[in-house]
Amino acid sequence: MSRYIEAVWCRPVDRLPIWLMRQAGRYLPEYRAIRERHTFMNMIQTPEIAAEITLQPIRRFGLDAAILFSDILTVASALGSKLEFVEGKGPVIDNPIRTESDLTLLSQTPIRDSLHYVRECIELLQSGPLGNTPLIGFAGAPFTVASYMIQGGSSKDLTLVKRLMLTHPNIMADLIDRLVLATADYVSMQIEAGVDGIQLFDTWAIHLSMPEFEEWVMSPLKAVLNRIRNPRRVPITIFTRGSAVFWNRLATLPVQCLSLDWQVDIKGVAGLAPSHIALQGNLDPMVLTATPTVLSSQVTRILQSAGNRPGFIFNLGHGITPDVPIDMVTRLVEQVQAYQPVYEA
Ligand code: 1CP
Repeated sequence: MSRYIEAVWCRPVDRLPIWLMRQAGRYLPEYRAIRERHTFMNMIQTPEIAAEITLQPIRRFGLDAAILFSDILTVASALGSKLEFVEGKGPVIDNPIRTESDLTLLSQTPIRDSLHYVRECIELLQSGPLGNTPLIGFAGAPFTVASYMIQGGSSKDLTLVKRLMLTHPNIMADLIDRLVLATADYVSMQIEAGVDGIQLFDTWAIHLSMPEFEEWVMSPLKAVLNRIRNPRRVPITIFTRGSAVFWNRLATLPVQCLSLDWQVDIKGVAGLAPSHIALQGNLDPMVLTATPTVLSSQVTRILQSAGNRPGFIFNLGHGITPDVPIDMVTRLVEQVQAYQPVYEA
């Protein structure tokens, strides 16, 4: 068994596992070399390219888990969003959902047909090149994917999403219901294709009040988790921004692990979280752009706060940024992989 899998089930490990959100990406020259020749959509839709990019950070750093190279917005595109990734701007959707009639135009094609290339990429990776490194599959949670489908792209404050939620909750609910079905089918397909773990991303939960969080994050997540077909009991992790406010609600979901953002006091959560829930996190990705001394002391703080708890996986508190120097990542991985937890008798 890999250390990632042992830790996610809260079993002891000889040294801590580490992987990084967005570990494949623009900070890697070998990623940029491929990116120069392809559009982002082309990269995620070509199984051989997506598999190669998945492997890049594993080869370079010896991380303890690989994450499938794809994006949470593949599901939006499968449902009919006209999605493009624009250099310097991120995802842009040409036909945002704003009215009931926008909803009627959405596609009914089963996810397993539209996203067959994801299945093919997983099968390719699991046919040998990953060796013993576990493969994490993922999906965006309904609220976060809905946010992009409504907003039409990235947004600092989700103004249009919140307005729709408040003035036309029926449209929001219809979209979320469709996304619950699509997300559960998508995750089930990834499990069937052979992933070893799943991570659900609900990044933009941070914009919600507690009652809104219950309605638009907790309920849909419960519905997704209920519908996922998971005969192999593949462990499931949930990441949200805003975990300082929401982590104890998320800990009541039938998931194995909470991925904490960088704002959370990890020591506090490690002391309070139920012992059957693993924790993952939570270095501020900005620290990777500071000095080696700052990095080392911040990593030590996290290791001392949570490293001796059965069920801890080191990660960032959000995705790695394109400006991170590679040697800082090497230092981070070396320091974490040298850490041998001491468990209380
Ligand atoms: O131009 C480029 O090269 C594309 C940059 C890029 C990359 C490398 C995007 C566009 N997506 C990805 C990969 C990606 N996205 C992965 C791959 C696996 C990995 O290495 O981790 C994953 C898991 C994601 C997930 C994702 N995409 C999230 C959830 C996690 C998070 O960071 O909050 C979100 C919100 C997205 C949307 C998205 N796709 C791409 C960008 C730049 C964004 C974020 C835009 C925004 O901030 O609104």
